[in-house]
Amino acid sequence: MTAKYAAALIFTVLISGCIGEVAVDEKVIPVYGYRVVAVHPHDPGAFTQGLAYQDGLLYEGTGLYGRSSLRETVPQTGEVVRYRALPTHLFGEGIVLSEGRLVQLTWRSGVGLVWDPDDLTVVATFFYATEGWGITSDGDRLIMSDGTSKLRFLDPETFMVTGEVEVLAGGEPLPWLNELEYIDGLIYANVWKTDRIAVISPETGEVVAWIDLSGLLTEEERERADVLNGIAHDPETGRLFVTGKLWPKLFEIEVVK
Ligand SMILES: [Ca+2]
Repeated sequence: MTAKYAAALIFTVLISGCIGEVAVDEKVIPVYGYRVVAVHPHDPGAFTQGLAYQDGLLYEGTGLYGRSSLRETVPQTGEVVRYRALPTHLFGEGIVLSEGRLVQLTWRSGVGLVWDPDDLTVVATFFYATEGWGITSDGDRLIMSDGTSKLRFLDPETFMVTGEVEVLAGGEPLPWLNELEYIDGLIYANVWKTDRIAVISPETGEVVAWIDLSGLLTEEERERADVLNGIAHDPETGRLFVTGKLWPKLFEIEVVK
């Protein structure tokens, strides 16, 4: 190999490497930050598993055996307006407002509860084959997580599974999908044991962005609290409410891109 040929070969390799890096960089998932708009009190005894907003009120589903509940609260004050305890053998999970009803999952019982929001009584139950973690709605379908990387779509009337999508971050399955919220065509998902929300395309399952919510609680507050979990969206104002299991605070945030 002549020196000239070797130099040309190295040059070619370098150029190829650069082109390769550019292609990889284009696939990097953006990480968004946040700005705290308001801080509200939150019951530090609420093991938050589901959060949903409607007409000025927050609906919260909590977990743990013997401590699971469905509650209606005032976000600004944390006041619990109405409270219903779940039977002690049920571990409450995600909730969603759908078709004029409140739907609540349970963790390992395979049973979902359908509540009448007017008097908070259980009017129906349904069954599913997986664990129940988070649930939200795109207006036509319910979207459910079960702790794996899969999201399932359910008929909102019959609760039958109509489809599923595997969530991928950079081509790799993303497990531990937890509380969910559907916002403007995308699924926002807490990822268990992390301070991140994955923003997911319902069509492809691809994570299109991350929201890094680390730093919401002080170190002292973190010691007494469990993980970030709970996203609720007010479609009229665009407000985003987030909290966590046993968190003393509910945050109103704005995502900063
Ligand atoms: Ca939610």
